[in-house]
Amino acid sequence: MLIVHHLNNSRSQRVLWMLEEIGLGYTVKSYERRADMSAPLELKALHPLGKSPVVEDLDGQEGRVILVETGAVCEYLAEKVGGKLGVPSSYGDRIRYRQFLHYAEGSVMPILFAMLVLSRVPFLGKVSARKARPMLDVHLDFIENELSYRPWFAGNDITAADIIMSFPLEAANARGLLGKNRKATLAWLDRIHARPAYQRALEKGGAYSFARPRSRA
Ligand SMILES: N[C@@H](CCC(=O)N[C@@H](CS)C(=O)NCC(=O)O)C(=O)O
Repeated sequence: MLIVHHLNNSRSQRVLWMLEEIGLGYTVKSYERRADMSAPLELKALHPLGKSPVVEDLDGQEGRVILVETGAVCEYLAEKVGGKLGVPSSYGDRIRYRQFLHYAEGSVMPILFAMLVLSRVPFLGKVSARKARPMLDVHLDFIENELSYRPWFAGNDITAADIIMSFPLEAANARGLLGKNRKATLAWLDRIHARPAYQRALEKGGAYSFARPRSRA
């Protein structure tokens, strides 16, 4: 049995989407954010980081597996189903797949998170957050350029690289940071949102306010 410890409105939505795409059965255990947006202490009892996603696999190769970090979780799940949505076979796709699998949480999310935290600091917070905007724009322009060459992050087929890139791009879009002119990125967002597996994952996960269709900024 595979259990996804899922926090509402969070990065763990991606794990549900991944599971729906690869057709692996799972159970969702839902947790609600506290008023300050932090995860409830129950998650801390499950894993020392106290964050989500946490995936618990009672049928791992050597017994129970408890795993954090979305990229690692996606790779683990892909391996479990013989590589579906995992490492592509062609060389160029494989390089891009690995790059974007690390890039989402390694480069894009830290800036978005810093901007969010800064914007909540009284008085000078919003001004400081705006100062980080050019740093984010470098990434959003890079992404836009990549997506203007191919429909999915690795190549012609959807992979776990698209799944992991969904959260930073949905978050940027929902906060009006993506703008209207990054057409390839907006088209990619429309493509992911139209997928039946994405829609099923939304139904399973409950509240997820980042799945907005288009940037209105
Ligand atoms: N890089 C980690 C980030 C995990 C993470 O920070 N999760 C957030 C949800 S968006 C969380 O649990 N926040 C609640 C908290 O930090 O208390 C991943 O992708 O799995």
